[in-house]
Amino acid sequence: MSIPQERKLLTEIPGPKSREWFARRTAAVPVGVGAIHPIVTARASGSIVEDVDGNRLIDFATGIAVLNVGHTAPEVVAAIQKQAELDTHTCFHVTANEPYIELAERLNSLTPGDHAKKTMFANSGAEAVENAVKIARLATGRTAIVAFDHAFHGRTLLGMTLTAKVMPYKQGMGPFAPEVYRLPFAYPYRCPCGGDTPEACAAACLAYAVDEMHKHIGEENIAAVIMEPIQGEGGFIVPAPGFVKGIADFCAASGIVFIADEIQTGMGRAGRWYAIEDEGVVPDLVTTAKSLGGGMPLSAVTGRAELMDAVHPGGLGGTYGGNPVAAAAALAVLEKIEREDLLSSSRRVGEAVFAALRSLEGTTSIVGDIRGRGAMCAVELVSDRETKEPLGADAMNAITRTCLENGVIVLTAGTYGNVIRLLPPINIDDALLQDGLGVLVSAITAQG
Ligand code: PLZ
Repeated sequence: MSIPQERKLLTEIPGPKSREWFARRTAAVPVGVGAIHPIVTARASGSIVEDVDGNRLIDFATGIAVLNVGHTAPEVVAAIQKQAELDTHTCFHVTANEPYIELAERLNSLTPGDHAKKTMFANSGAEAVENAVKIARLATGRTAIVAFDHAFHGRTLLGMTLTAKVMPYKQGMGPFAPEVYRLPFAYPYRCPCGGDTPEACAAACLAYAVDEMHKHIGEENIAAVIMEPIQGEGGFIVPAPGFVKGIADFCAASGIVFIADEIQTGMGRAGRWYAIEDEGVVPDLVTTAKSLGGGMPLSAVTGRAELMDAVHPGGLGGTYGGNPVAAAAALAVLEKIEREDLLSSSRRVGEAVFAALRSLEGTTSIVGDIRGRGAMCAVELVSDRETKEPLGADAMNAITRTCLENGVIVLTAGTYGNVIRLLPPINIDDALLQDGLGVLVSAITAQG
C-alpha cells in the first residue's frame, strides 16, 4: 500500500497513540532493548514512515540501513507474497530451495573479483560475521582475529567482542571471546597515530598496524582481519586513502583472510554495490545483511570458493539461514537496484546531502567534519573546532528530537555519539530529500 511521499504532522510527536503504546512497551519489553525514537510505526512506504497517530515522517534512518530501495517497495512485497504462498520454510539443510541457490549465484558474481566464489546465508549481520570468522579459522588453521577501533560487528558474544565501543554494547557482558586483537583505524579527522593530513594518517596507521601484527600478534597466528570499508556505527568514518589497501596487501602477503564487513555499506549505500570497490581491494570474504533482504532478516558470507569449502559438511548453517521468503525478497532488491540504476541514484542523493551539510559550515560553529561516500554521509559535530571536543549529549539529543518533532527521523553514530548520519533510501525523491535536509539543517543551526 503506497503512502503519499510527503511530510505531514497531524499531532505533536510523539502523538497520543504512540505514547500509549510506549507505556505498554515499557511495561512489556526490557529497557536493554534500546529505544531511539518514541514513536510507533503503523505502516511505511518509499521514504515515509507513518506512525500510529497518522503522522508522516521522512525516514533518514531506514531501519539502520536496511531499506536502501525504500520501504515496502512493490517489487519486493510482490516477491515476498509470491514466495510465501509457494513455500515459507523447509530448512535448506533438509530440502534445498530455488531462491537460496539463485541468490548465492547472484552474490557470487556481484561481489568484487572474478575468482570462483561461494555464498552461505544466515539471518543477521552478527551471524554472518560469526560465520566468516569460523570459515577463516578453518581455512587458515589459525585463531587470531584483528578488528579496529570504532568497529561495529554485532551483539553476539563474538560480535560484541569484535565491536569496539564498550557502552552500551559490551559493558558488564564479558568475559569476551578470546583471540581478538584491536588496532587503530585511519580516522583522518582524529588520527590516532598523529598524522595531520589524510595521507600522513594512512601511512602512520598502516605502519603501526603492520608492526603490531608482526611483533605482538605474529602474522602466522592471524586467521583474519575484519574491517568495515566505511565504519558505520563508529561514525561513518571514511578511512584515509590507501589504508584499506595497505592492510589488505599485508593480509595477502601473510596468508591472512581479509574480511570486508559490508553489512552497512553494501547494496549501493556508498554509491557502489560494495564500498570496498572504491579502495581497489578484492576481499577474500564479504559479509552482507541489512539492505540485502529489503526488510526481511537475511545475511550472507560470500568468498573465495576454496576458503568457503574449507569447512566440513554440517559445520555451517542454521534452521532459518537463507529462508526462501527472505531470499526471494533479496533477489527482488538486487533486481531493482540494477534495473533502476540505483547506484547512480545513490551518488546523486549523496551530492545533495553533502551540499546541505556544507551549507552549515558558514552559518554554524559546530561542524567538525563532513564526510561520506555515495548516499552514506554524515556530519561530526564539535563544541570547539580547535580542540575538536565532541558536541555533548544534550545538544545532540536536541538535534535529533527537533528533527523528529518536525517529522524527520535521523540517527546519531560515533564513538563519542556526536555524529549525525544520514541513511535515506538511495532512491529518495529529490523534493522530499530537500525538505528533510531543510529540517535537519535548521535543527543543527539552532545548536550553534
Ligand atoms: N556489521 C557493519 O553495521 C549492524 C546495529 C544496530 P545485525 N549495525 C546496526 C544495533 O544497535 O544493534 C551491523 C553493522 C556492521 C555487523 C552488524 C550487525 O548486524 O543484523 O544487527 O546483527
